[in-house]
Amino acid sequence: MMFDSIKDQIRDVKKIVFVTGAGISQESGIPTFRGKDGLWRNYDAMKLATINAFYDNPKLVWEWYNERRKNIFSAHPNEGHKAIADLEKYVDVVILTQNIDGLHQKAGSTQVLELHGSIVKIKCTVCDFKDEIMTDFSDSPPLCKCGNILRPDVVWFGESLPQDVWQEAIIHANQCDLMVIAGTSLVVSPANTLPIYAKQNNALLIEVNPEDTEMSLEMDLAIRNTSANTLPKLIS
Ligand code: BV8
Ligand code: ZN
Repeated sequence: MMFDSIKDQIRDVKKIVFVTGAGISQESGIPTFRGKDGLWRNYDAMKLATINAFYDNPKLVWEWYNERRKNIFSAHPNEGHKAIADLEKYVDVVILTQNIDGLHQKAGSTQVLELHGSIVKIKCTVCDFKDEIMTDFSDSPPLCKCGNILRPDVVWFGESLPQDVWQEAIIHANQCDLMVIAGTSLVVSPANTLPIYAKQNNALLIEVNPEDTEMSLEMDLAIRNTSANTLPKLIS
């Protein structure tokens, strides 16, 4: 399906769901997980974003999140984030993001589900204490009042997504008539099943990614370009 013909179809949609990943923040200077910039001090991000890595070396993992937090706090939403936020004026838009950087919200989007948590949130490893962390950049995990160490309140590999968030995400994926999948390799589950829910409900699927993904062949249109270049044109 060609770009122009899909633009005609987009005009009639009632609800658009965006599934976004690390790639949509790449043009804001935030490294992706699997791209060439996905390494940190020669560590594989995939190996650091796990509960075992945290318990093996809490200081190292905490430092990784601290450095990402500093980078994220100085980052700005790019044209891709802003185009999605602008769209809210015209149609029902819900964003299901795998990102923990908060840039969709910073761009002005109001319906954002953070499937994998948020870098500004922390929680206790034992009790139910939760908090937001804005400036404390201590280089090792602080202690909770109960005496146990605190951790980033994100979903690590091998951990389940928050059930309420995941159930709501599925509802939105089932209800949309257009799903735009931008900046994600669709490697990570269960987020990578969301396009399947949408397709089962006859939604149009558009992929925005400079590279092929695990589901490119299922898409009605795969736009091989970056999100900051594509989204303003696609949804203007
Ligand atoms: C779960 C939060 C039930 C932290 C993240 C074997 C053993 C154990 C588990 C598994 C296993 N096999 C499968 C699993 C399940 C596992 C999984 O999917 N693993 C993968 C690696 C195979 N999933 C889980 O564990 C999930 N939980 O399933 O619970 C369970 C419980 C126990 C045991 C089994 C199952 C939890 C997954 C959540 C993990 N946490 N992040 C943090 O951020 O620090 S995931 C992490 O990867 C980030 O959130 C990231 O966003 C996400 C996904 O990656 P992408 O966003 O797609 O990023 P990536 O770098 O891959 O791709 C970027 C894309 O952008 C590329 O395609 C690139 O071409 C493109 N791009 C680049 N530049 C641009 C661009 N696109 C547009 N514009 C650009 N400028
Ligand atoms: Zn505690």
